[in-house]
Amino acid sequence: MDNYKKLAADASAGKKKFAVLLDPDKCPPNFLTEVIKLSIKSEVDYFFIGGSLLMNDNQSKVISLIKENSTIPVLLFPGNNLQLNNQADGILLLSLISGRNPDMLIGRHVISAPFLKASALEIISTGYMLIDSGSMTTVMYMSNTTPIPSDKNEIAVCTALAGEMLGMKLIYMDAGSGSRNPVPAPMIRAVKGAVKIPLIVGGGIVSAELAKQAITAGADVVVVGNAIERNPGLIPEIAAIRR
Ligand code: 1GP
Repeated sequence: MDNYKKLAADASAGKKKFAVLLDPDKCPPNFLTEVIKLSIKSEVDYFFIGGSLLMNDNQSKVISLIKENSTIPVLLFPGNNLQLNNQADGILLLSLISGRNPDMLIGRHVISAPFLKASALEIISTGYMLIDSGSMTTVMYMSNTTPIPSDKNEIAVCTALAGEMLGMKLIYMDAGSGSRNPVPAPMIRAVKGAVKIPLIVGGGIVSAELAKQAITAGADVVVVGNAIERNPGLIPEIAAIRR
């Protein structure tokens, strides 16, 4: 079964998932080896690979090391069209539907299309929604978009619905990497109640308790990056909340 079919079937069955987000710039070899080991042991569901701005050319090395040592699917979570890589299993093809920047809605996708068409990557069309987290995040600045205010559940619901109606296969609600506050539970609940497609939630989830809150509110997949960079020991703790 391809990754999306499995994700969608598991989401319908209420089987929650945990994705470890790796920013290739923040993956020294020892850290990466430890993360891979802990992720295999904890049966992490996915590695997401990407960052809003990459300063070094580490992406290939990171993906190779993961692929050599584990069978956990690797999905690209690209900050831009320079972060495409054929070694991954698939790509979350993000359209930034909370914003009104045409480049992020369709422009970069046009540039990427021939590469993606020629690749074997599984393409997973994703409606990507930034949610305000109380301060400027890198992704807000880099995407030149305004996030959805965190208390405007109706805007989040209508945006997610529009994404679903346009044929997107996933909704990803993101407070932004390293954000001060995660996506509020009432907003996750409202969006989950409105759409049928699986819901990914990330940004500012720094503990198993916050991951649990996101899952209880309706997230089908929780994504954690920064907190794992600080403490890989969180991987088994967060993995355990799926049970
Ligand atoms: C960011 O959703 C991801 O795009 C994860 O965020 O790094 O804050 O966990 P963190």
